[in-house]
Amino acid sequence: MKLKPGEHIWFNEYNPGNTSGVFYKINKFLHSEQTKYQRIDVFETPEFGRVFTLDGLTMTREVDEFIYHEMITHIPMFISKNPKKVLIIGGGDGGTAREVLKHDSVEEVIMCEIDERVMEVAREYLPTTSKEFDNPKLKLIAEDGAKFIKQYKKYFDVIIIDSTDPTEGEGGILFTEEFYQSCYDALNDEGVFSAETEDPFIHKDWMKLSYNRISNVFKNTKLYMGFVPQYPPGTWSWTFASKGLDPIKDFDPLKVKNFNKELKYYNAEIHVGCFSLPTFVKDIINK
Ligand code: AAT
Repeated sequence: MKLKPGEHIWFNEYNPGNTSGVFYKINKFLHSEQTKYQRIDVFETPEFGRVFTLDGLTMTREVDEFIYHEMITHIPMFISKNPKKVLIIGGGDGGTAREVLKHDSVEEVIMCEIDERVMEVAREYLPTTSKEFDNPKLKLIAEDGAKFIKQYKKYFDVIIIDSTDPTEGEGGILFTEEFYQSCYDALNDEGVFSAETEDPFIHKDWMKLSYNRISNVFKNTKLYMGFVPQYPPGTWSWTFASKGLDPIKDFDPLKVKNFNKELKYYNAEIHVGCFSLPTFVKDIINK
């Protein structure tokens, strides 16, 4: 078979252990660079739109990034009574900031992404996720989130940790108990928190560890799940935590019903249902 130009470029993503993974055909390479922190690549694929990878691992896929971003964002945002001040750590592609800014109550969003180049590349090549970068309510900071957060005490209504895997780049520090304690300290008394806490298959030890560490710091902690095809193995976990508010008892489905912005995955049923965990996941976190 004769291949047309561009039909012979493929991307392979390896899971930990390098015995499995996923691959994409590349239609067009858009960007590649090594930054101070990591390697960034952006390319176009036939089925998934633009794919953004860091050190060879998918961070965002254009067609389904909304699932991960809606789930990490709207669970805490709909539990916070009146979210005005929001901190995002990581999340340099902008997808989480986009979701946070769908809430009209929000007055100030700080996104602290360690790698300035991730934000610049997102601005240029990932317009769907970075679309709110010029929103005057959003402040972009290029710093290590674990250091940056320490200056805040009882300030934020919502903190969202949209971090790379703990084994990649500078992500590890965002999975330490000390860092979760800084998040607790930076939240006001009604504050709520969410963090990406990996998956129950290929990162199951990290899922357990991060959930346990968050539980050691926060009074109320609950793991929740969703299907996230962009990250192997396709199912993902986040952990909700708060100083008092309960993600189910304090949930008002009417708020979601009356929400005036488009949501494609999250809804009132998902909000409640995502906290019902499969037995094997409960076993991993001893619940
Ligand atoms: N929005 C979904 C994409 C991500 S990106 C996570 C971001 O966290 C990356 O851009 C990375 O540069 C940033 N990051 C890593 N460490 C730090 C740090 N210490 N402080 C601030 N930002 C940091 C999430 C992907 C989830 C991966 C699933 N496999």
